[in-house]
This record gives sequence, structure tokens and C-alpha cells, in this order.
Amino acid sequence: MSFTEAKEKFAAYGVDAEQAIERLKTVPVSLHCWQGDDVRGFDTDPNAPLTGGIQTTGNYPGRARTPEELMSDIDEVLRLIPGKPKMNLHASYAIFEDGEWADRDQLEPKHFAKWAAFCKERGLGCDFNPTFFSHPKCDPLTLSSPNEDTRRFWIEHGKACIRISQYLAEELGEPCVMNIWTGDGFKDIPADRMGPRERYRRSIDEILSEPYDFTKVKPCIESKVFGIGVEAYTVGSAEFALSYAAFNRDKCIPLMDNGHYHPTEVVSDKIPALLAFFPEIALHVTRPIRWDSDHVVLFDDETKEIAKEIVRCGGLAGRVNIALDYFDASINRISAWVTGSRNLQKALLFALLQPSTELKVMQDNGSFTELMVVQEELKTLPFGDIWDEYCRRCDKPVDGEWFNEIKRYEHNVLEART
Ligand code: RNT
Ligand code: ZN
Repeated sequence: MSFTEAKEKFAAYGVDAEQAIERLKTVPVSLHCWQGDDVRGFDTDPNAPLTGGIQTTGNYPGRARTPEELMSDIDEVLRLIPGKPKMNLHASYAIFEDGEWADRDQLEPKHFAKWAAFCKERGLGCDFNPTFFSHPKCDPLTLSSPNEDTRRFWIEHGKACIRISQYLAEELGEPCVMNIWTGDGFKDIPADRMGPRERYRRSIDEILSEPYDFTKVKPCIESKVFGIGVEAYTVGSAEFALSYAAFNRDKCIPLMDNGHYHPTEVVSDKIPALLAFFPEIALHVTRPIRWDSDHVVLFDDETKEIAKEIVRCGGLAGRVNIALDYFDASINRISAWVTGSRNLQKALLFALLQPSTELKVMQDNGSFTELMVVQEELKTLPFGDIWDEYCRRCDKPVDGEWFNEIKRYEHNVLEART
């Protein structure tokens, strides 16, 4: 079916496909740099294990080992994804020159100058994350440590990251979402659940006392339910993170990662709940399988549901900051990046192609029979033709036309990295 015919099918349900396409082109979605190198970064021993309860599995060949390799891989991704991407960096991806090295409490904007130039040349904004894991100073706690030296070190890291985020926002002319997440917690039953949380709260207070312009730097607090090796207790639990954000609405926003809740909870339902109180929220879109496994995002039911809530709650008008967060080392990493990004774009386009106003009227009128019928019919409309047109208008390959390019890149570039 052609785009024109598909467009008419949607129009019959009151949907303007042209408008949906134009809208999606302008929605920033953050592309996580850490899919390219299994969350290792450049500032610590590349062979040391990850800590903080996160884990990558697999050893597919071709992992980016240097800033140049990572940038080259990101360029390959950018060639293949439609939409308006934004970069998302972790502090551990600092780029040091001429043998210089700085520990995380000493990081400066200059260590991200090359990334800023990379973004500027490609017209991208940039989000940022302090890296409170995979470092010798994790004892294993960071911001919640009872050891004052440890805690100070990580507070200084957080403050340095506020300054770097302000720099990125100013250099690139787009707000920088700066996400605070720590893997602080315990493997087994703790004796004191409150002390670490009080210290974590005071540490965030101190980090956010560093001056910043809240219209440019948007600190977030990300919660988590548990991690590998920290199964029994997570300091930054859902209640902790959400309460912190609620009591400090003038300084930060809550961030929900859809891998960080109990398996029957859904972030799609939490989006409108939070938007009833917070002017802005942030999301990490991932795919959990039984736990926070960070699998590649698919075009599956919950991703569609998350996208629908973002769209119909007015989230695209700057109220929902959208980022990808997953890492798979068992398949071609670039394909993982591209597949997940394209799927999130698909979910957003699918959501924009829902007759949300009409459906809402059915709900408010109590026409639940019709609501079910129409919602089911919408699932089999010729979405693929609108998606192809969206890709073409973004000047990006349609489905069926990009995987060969990844195979070419794997052969020419990745296979040489051994
Ligand atoms: C970990 C959190 C966190 C990280 C990134 C690398 O469970 O989701 O957001 O994935 O910061
Ligand atoms: Zn996350």
C-alpha cells in the first residue's frame, strides 16, 4: 500500500498522518553513548568489572575501545536512525589529552570539549550523567557511604558534573538533563536502612547546592528496585527518589527507568500519575526481561503504551524528557543501538497516529464497547507505510534498507578491532 492510501485509512479514524510525521521530527530522544562499549568508559581500567549492580553480558566482537572508535560508531548509528537525536554521556567518557588524567572529583568541562565539538558539528544537544559506579572509590557505597572521605569524593564528583552539564547546555544551546543514579545498596539484609538514605539525601542536597540555571540544567533522581549483588536493599528506592524530587521540585525532576520496578508494575501508568504533580519528568526507556536486564528496546506492547502516555499527556511539549538506556554485548552493538532507537521512534509515531481526542470522548461518555472495538481496529491499520514515509522524510533508510549497511560496517570497521 502506498503512503497516500495509508494516510486515508488513518484519516477515516480522524488521524492526520502528515501532522504526526512533522511532530515526531522535532522530538528530542537521547541516545546513550554506553551501548557502544558495554558501559566501560575511558577513565578507569577497561578490564575491571562493572560495579553498582549493573551488568553487560556477551562478548560480541567490535566493542569501541577509544573515543575515536566510539564516535565513529555513533556516526554510523546517526546515519540510520530517523528523528531528532540528542547525545547522552556518562562522566566516565571524559576524554583526556596528552597523558593527562583527572579523577572523577576533578573533572572539568574541558574534558568534554571534544564531545561538545562532536555534538555541535552534528547539531545535537547533550545530556549528562555523573558516574557513581565502576570506580575504586566505591566502598562499595558512594553518596550514601558512612565513610566521610568517600562521600565527599562523590559529592565533589556530582558538583563537577553540574558544572559540566551547564557547560554542555550553554555550548550546545539545548537543555542538559543530568541524571543522578547510584547503585548504592546491600547484598544482604542490612541493620540500618535509614542511615544510608539520610546520607544520600544530604549528599544530593549538597550536589544541588552547586549553582546552575534550572532552565538549562535539569538534574534528575533515578530510582531502582535492586541490582546484581545488591539484591536486599537499594538506597535510592522508588519512594526515596520520588520523595526527593517531590520535596525539591524547584531543583530537580524524577526519572523513571522502566526496568526499575517490580515486574507487574508498568511505567506507562506512572507517567500520568507523576505528570499530575510534576511539571516535568524524565524517562529511561529500556526492556526488562524478568529483571532490569537492559535488553534492546522492541516495538512491543509496553513500549507502545509508554509512548501513548507520553503523547496523550502532552509529554512532547517539553514535559517528558525521553532517553534510551540499555546495553547488549551479545549482538552487533550498532545494530542494538539502531534497532532500539528505531523502535522507540516507531512507538512514538504509532502513538501520534492514535485518535486520542476521539478515544477520550468515548471513555468520558462511557462508550466502552466502541472504545474497545476502535482500539483493536487501530492495531491493524497500515502503520508500516506511514513509518516508511517518516524515514524517507527524515532522509534515513526505511526498514529492509539499513541492516546491509551495518554488515558492511562490521566487515570494514568492527572486524579490524581485534
Ligand atoms: C542502572 C540505571 C542507570 C544506568 C546508566 C548507565 O540500572 O538504569 O541509568 O543504566 O546510568
Ligand atoms: Zn536507567
